[in-house]
Amino acid sequence: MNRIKSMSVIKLGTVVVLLMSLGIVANATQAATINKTVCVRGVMLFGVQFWGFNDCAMGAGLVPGPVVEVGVGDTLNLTLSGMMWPQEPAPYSGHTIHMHGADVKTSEDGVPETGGSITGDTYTWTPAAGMEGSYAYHCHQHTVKHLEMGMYASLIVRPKDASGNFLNQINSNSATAFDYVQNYMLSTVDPKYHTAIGDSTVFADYNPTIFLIDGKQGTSTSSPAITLAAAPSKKVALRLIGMHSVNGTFSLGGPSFTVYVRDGRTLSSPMTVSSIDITPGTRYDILFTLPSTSGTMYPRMVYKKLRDNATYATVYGKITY
Ligand SMILES: [Cu+2]
Repeated sequence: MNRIKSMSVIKLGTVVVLLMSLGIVANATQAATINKTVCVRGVMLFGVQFWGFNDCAMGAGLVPGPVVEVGVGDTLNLTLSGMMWPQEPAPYSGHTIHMHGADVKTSEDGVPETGGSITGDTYTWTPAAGMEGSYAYHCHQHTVKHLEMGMYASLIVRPKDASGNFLNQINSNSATAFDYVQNYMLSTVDPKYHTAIGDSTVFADYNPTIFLIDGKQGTSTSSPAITLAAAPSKKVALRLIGMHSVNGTFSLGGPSFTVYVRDGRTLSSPMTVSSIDITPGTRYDILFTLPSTSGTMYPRMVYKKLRDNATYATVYGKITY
């Protein structure tokens, strides 16, 4: 009898551990509700008119918009406020939020063609265990123009500990622990798309002339788009989020790195590579260890033409350590 009871306890414990590893038990008690509201505002950048999301407290739009982070098991209520926004004339008036890569119901998907409101709405998502990684949210009204206008931002799903705090890891695997993390939002700009409206034939021929990481230009190592002050031997995670509209190849300029998560899903076998092709809409969560002696590293995105993969431009980041 005692043996049977103790076996039952062991089995129950095993089930609880299994459920906790799946994020079901721990997050059932520690789940948070995250309410975030964004607005759409105009902003001039590089001599071009953009529409960017912001947190509604400021005057100008941000490109990319405010970063939204949500823990596994948390419920995100992401609200688009329809107050005072710049917009395109009918039939492409209004805006939406589409959580790119999130598995949500159609009602939360922000796609006008499937019934999404274009006058403001709240979009709800509860990411489950196994969905840690990088996503994006962007407007899905007349996407060919509105995405180009700057209506995109990082959406990050973080693993949590048993107390409900974010872990500084890419996913639930402690091998993905990082000391530093940065979002590399990748995007491109064709100024002609910013003045064209409706069903203009301009939208049939994409010719970008401005190439960005995190909304900044940085086509030389002496003026990088994004910088990080780190330290030797530390682990750096970069979240590569492809909101660009051309081809591209990312590298660290030589050193290898490990991809743990692709498109919000953990790879069954992490990939260690020295470069990776990033197509529009895809995301990669990568990790690498900085050398043990101080130096400088220049992560870079080579933007390439869709037709023949010829190089448009290389945009640099910079990590000092
Ligand atoms: Cu829009």
